[in-house]
Amino acid sequence: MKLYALTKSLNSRKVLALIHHLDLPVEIHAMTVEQVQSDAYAATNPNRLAPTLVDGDFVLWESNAIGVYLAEGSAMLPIGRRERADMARWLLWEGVHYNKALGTIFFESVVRPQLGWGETNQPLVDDALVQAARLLPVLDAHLATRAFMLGDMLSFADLAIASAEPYRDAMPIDFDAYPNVQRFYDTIALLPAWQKALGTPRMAVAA
Ligand SMILES: N[C@@H](CCC(=O)N[C@@H](CS)C(=O)NCC(=O)O)C(=O)O
Repeated sequence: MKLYALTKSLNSRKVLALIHHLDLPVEIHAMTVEQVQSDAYAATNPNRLAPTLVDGDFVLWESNAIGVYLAEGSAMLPIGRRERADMARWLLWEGVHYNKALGTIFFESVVRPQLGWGETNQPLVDDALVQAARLLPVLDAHLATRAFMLGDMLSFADLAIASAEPYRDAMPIDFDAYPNVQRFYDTIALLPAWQKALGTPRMAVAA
């Protein structure tokens, strides 16, 4: 299997961490943004986004779908019907709402200025901050009574929800207002597979 990844990006990180955590035999192809946007790559992923998994003649994009596929048969994917539905709930929440808000804030207020890709789109950031202020209390309340997203055991949902963790100090969000989220992020940050996925160094960020 091969994973085409932007290794420092939020959506590739959750899959890379899963690969390392399960020690899966996946070749990691680190790409540049230019490669991701190229016509050659569009033949593999027509969205021109990373990550993409290639397993023989099966091509899969969307990081959460890739995570579910790779976690099959492991403790990172629950077996029961309700537990699987619970995981699907949080993966959809992450992709549609949470990561959209945090990803926008991260990209506009950290990546864009650092790479010199034009001015921060402040109205976009402001809207994403409104969304984040609505979503973070939901996550904080959920984590008040459980160690991980699905309860006591680590799952792929945790790696997905934590994907912006390394940049929490660089984003204009007061994460200290969400102590359960902070505690959860601190736990994920210590996982060896998470640290391996981050590589060295993390993208340098001006706090
Ligand atoms: N929903 C997609 C989002 C993928 C995505 O937005 N990838 C970003 C990096 S996090 C990307 O490839 N950006 C390159 C670009 O926009 O040119 C997933 O979860 O895989």
